[in-house]
Amino acid sequence: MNSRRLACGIMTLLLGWLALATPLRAAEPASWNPETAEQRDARMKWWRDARFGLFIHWGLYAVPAGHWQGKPIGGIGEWIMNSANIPVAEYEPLAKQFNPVAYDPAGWARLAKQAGVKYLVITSKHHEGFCLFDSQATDYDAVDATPYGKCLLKPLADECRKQGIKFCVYYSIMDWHHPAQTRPHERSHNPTKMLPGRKAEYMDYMKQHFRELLACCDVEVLWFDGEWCDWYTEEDAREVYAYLRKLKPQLIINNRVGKGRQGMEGLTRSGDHAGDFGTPEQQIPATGLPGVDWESCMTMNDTWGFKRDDHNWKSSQTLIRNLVDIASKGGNYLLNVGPTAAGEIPQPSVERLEAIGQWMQVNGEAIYQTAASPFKSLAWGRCTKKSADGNTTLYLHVFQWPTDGQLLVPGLKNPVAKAYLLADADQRPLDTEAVEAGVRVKLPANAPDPICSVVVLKVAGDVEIAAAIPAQQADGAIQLVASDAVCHGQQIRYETGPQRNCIGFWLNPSEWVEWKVKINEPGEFAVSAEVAATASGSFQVVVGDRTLTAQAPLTGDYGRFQTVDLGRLKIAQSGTVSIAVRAVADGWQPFNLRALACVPQ
Ligand code: H79
Repeated sequence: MNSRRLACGIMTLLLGWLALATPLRAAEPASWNPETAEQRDARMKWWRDARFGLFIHWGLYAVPAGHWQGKPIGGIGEWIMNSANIPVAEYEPLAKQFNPVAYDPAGWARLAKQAGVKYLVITSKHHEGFCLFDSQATDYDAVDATPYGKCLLKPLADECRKQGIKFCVYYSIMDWHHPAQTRPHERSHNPTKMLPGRKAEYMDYMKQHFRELLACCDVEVLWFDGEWCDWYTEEDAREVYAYLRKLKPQLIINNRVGKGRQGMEGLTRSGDHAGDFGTPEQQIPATGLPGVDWESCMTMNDTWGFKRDDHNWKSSQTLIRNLVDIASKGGNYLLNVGPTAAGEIPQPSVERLEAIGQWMQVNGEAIYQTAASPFKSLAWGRCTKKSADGNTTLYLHVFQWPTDGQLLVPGLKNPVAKAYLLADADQRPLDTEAVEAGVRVKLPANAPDPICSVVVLKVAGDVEIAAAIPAQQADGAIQLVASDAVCHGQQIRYETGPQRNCIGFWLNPSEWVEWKVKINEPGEFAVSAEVAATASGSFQVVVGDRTLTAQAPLTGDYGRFQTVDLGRLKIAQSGTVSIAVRAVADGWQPFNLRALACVPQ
């Protein structure tokens, strides 16, 4: 990549971050959605409470299952028409081989229920254009084109309703089969081009599908995808959004109805973009996002649609911890299965759903209807929270069970009314102790669950968490880490995730970070910082009236950190001292700051 492109990439990244840091607030009335904040909250309630949904990718691509003309085809299974560059005329006949005689909608709904999902989203039409429901607008559907000859969605919708699971559908705006759209060039179907003068016809085609889907299945979420074609505009999105909400006012619609999605990160860019929730794909945001509804959709192996050679299954541990991680950040987990052309959910997926279900049976209370963690980060796991009647319940999800039997809840100031293991039906109280660093909970020697055990902590009032105040070490050194810092500003904040664990989003030079530290041995210190930067800006370390100015090193990537010596600084006073890091506004370039160390001289 040349430096210009690199700079361009960095710019995009930065703009992405900027946008991420300025999410749409629920309270702002959007031009595409005139409802009040209260109406919106009421409409979104079941979805926010649900926290866990099942995604189903099912279509003609399950027939080739990742193979074409005797060769394995790379990439995700449902993209095989594009990846193997199959012409429409050769792909279409797959419908004749799609005969899911083993399809058991009651069994699927039962499995979903057992897994603990509250909603199910199934592909009604993926990019390939094949409809799983009976459409009067095309014969390219399960009823007219397959030997099976029946609607695949209605029976599932009915079974879901019986089981109390909300039935929702995925719908691809891009369509590789519809005659109004063509391929961009002969090597690809993606992204489609619209044939001149045929857009209105396709918009009508989609609207007919929406009417049919709502009539046959009364869907609760319309989950759009394939919105990135250049012929589809934000104006179209508003039309579709308004049309759907008019058909069903309580309908929930994802942000891929519009053009506001930021790549696979999936959250909605700032600005007036249609859509009710963000859709990170195959990833979990580094932190929660106050006031933003989002749902991470993820696969269990490396494909959405069935591929017979994909055996790269994530462990149940990973899936359960993903669910917990997402809930602790205030999001939903939409976990995918890809049934075979015969209508079977692959056994490894069934086993994983059952394992999650067993965990949810015991711990569901710590997932459903919870809000994001009030803690920035917890060394041993995650936290979710519920508030009721002015009191708070904290669910401590312990991934790493402490070997010394003591769980420190860092900074928690509230007195604990009650603590117990969620796995303990008798709710036998656990001893707790208020200590300077927070609350210590005494735990039994063995974890009730090796993947994630939940400790319930009932406290009075809203949680109050003291910023951790680090102290000087025995050798007099001061180690300051990003997770302990107080960020001052709108955008600057602590980031977690791969290659992060740092202060980031430092886009505005008037924003700054501060550590409070307990000094009992004042003196002269050698100061160093762990920094990642792609352009060199200057910054200052400020303690009292002493200032140290330094330049960020060029590390080439916001995730590649280097330790730089900044020079010497005198800390004259003892007691609680503020150590600040400030930007030098002139020529400011954002950088990520992971740690600051002061070693006595
Ligand atoms: O249905 C599953 C996939 O088939 C579909 N979405 C999930 C839920 C999908 N996965 N990957 N892709 C589609 C690839 C699309 C990638 C891109 Fe783009 C489209 C790259 C450029 C245009 C999305 C939009 C990422 C950046 C902009």
